[in-house]
Amino acid sequence: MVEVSGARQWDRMMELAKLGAIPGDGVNRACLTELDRAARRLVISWAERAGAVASVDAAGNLFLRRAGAQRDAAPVLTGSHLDSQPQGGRFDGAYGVVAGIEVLAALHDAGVVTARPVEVVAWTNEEGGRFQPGCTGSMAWAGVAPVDAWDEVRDLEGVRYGDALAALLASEADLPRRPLGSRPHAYIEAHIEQGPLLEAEGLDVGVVTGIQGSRWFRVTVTGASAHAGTAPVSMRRDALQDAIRAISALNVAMADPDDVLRFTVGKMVVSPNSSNSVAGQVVFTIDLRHPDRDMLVARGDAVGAVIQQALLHCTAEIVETFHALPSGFDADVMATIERAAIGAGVTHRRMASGAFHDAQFAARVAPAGMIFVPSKDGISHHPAEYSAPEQLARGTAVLARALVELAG
Ligand code: HGY
Ligand code: MN
Ligand code: MN
Repeated sequence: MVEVSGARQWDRMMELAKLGAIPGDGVNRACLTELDRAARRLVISWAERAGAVASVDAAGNLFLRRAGAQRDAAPVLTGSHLDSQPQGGRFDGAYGVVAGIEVLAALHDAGVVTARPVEVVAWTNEEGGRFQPGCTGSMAWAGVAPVDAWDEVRDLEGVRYGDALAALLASEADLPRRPLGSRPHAYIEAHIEQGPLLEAEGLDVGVVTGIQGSRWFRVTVTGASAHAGTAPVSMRRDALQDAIRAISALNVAMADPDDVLRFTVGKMVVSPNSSNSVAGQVVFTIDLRHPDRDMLVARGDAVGAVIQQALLHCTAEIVETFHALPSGFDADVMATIERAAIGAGVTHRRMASGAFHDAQFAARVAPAGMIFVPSKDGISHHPAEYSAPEQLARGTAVLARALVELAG
């Protein structure tokens, strides 16, 4: 039988966590940086030890393929992402990639040849931290948007996404290229829950039923910079004051007594960002989520009008940068994961995901599902994010059984 090694998996998680380590056991490993490249090379080295071969597509998605007896059969695909939030944890994304590699290693150790090939993928830019939006790699792969759709998006240093991606691909010119877009037989992503439910109920794994919808907007409020000491307030076009008015109005418009809707302004760039110059421009982001499609559409469609009505002296440009409606996972894949959990002797429950994942785009081209493992205190997108070695090992044991069943 294919036995995963919790110890090998944990050691690899900790080795990966050194790439971009920040105080408090956190990680800052933005996509398309030197750290991301180093993480990819480390994962490739582990995969090659398990007899897998690396290839990269035009979106920068990294695939590690272990051959099957039916060499050209549609592969069973698993994986996640190697990029992190700026103040991220060691487990978000990295776990799903390392877990997939662990399954390849366990298959290799057991000398098992599956009927179908098994592939592990590391998707480009899942987080959308450095370049908005997230999931640009999996969206390009799934055909949701052309691969150059985000080329002009710039990071805080003014670097273009297109240039950062081209540089990554050039740095991996030694790796075989593969066409963009493939149709796997099925896709399963292992991921930390990033919420408190499994821990609160003392359960080992979550069989994920679907992902709530997410809509992101970039709001640019434009006024005029002026001297903080001499410009009369009555004559000012203060972009920061109007941004505050807009965000306050949005808070009212996005109120939800049931606390289901998620509305976040997490990023704000003020220019010239000087204590004695009136702000001439403010750019802020909106992250809006809800599990109900109609609610997400209605609340998101209201964003522009709410902002425009709140402004007193400035103008605003609102651009929707991410539009991912709620998505459900495949019934047969969920049943496969449940059978695998029972076979592995672990406790489980069905549950929805509040976080978005590349799996929601994989689900557009193949039967897809996800396996969650518990997160300590539900913490994520924070250095204190934690899952224990045995919790990760149980999740990977379920992943191994599910992948072996799907791969034959
Ligand atoms: O934002 C998210 O939901 C994901 O963790 N990037
Ligand atoms: Mn993630
Ligand atoms: Mn994340």
